[in-house]
Amino acid sequence: MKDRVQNANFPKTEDGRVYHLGIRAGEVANRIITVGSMSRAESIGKMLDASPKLFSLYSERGFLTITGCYKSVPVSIVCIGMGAPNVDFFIREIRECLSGDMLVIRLGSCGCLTDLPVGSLVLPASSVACTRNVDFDFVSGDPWEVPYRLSKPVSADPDLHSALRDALEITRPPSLKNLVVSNAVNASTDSFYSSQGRQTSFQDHNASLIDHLKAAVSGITTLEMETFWIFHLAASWRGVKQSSSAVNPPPATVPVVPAFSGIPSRTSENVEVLLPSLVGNTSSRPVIRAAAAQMVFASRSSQAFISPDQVNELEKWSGRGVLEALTKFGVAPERLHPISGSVWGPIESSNPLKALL
Ligand code: R1P
Repeated sequence: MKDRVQNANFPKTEDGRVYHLGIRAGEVANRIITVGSMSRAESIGKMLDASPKLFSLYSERGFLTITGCYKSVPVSIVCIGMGAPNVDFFIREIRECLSGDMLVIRLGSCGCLTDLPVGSLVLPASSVACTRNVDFDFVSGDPWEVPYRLSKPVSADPDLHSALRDALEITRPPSLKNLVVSNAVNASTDSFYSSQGRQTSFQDHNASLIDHLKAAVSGITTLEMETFWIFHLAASWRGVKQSSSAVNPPPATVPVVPAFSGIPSRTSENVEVLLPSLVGNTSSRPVIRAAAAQMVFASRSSQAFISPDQVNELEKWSGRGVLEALTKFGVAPERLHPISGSVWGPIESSNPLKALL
């Protein structure tokens, strides 16, 4: 840590930089692609306009933010690494740096539970969380607990989901025949190994986990590690300022409740849509909209794994498709972060950052 940080509740440097992503207001755009790997972020960054010059920041904690314009529309690419905790840093710290709406599309890799070939693109309309139950006795087995828990589903933003599906078809290179499956169901896990049913030297009690998932979640297609938490935070955010009751919650309720046991039955009929369409919503309250495109790298049915050449062509196509979807998605000017003082705005001599670009 190089800089002095203030405020233990939401740590920032004196000049307003958030603690883990290292950025501050004006360095991240309302439209954001999030990816898991640096090389994916950098290759999508190469598709951005030559002007304004790209803003790029590698944080001490391993996040990368690239901000520029695509066809003159400001956009950011944020590499967050892997897993739910990094999603939490990403969504909350960017939300703190941004005025107006936040549009997030995750472009990630996934494993596929159906017979779709590697190289397919899956767009989840909803996602569940599948997590390891740490109360289960993994050494001896446990008659009282289940080893894995399944959450209720949470939905993608339906408009952004549709925009993404359409953009991927429009940007598809004629030579690529890869399948695109929309309206799918995803499960995000808290481990690549145990809660995705992989067999290792650990006693994970997960040999039948994938069969359980297929039986419990109708339409389940993909497994990965971030989408549920992006959708969940997007759907949970109400855009209200923190109240004193949030800082000092009343002590009447128990802060941690025993988690429910068992894998509930979910069908496509009872998948909840938590985010209604916001088209025509004239409210000035900003929103977070989220969607995802998942590249099938691993087939869990055939055990096939994608080749480097396939990854290159798939990332090129899907990266451009996500950029098109985000930048064509209409956002009213009053719902955008101010241009003034931003890295995509005109150079201001008073802004030392811009002077460096
Ligand atoms: C595991 O290998 C990682 O790959 C998938 C998983 O969600 C997890 O983050 O996504 P990314 O390719 O986007 O990292």
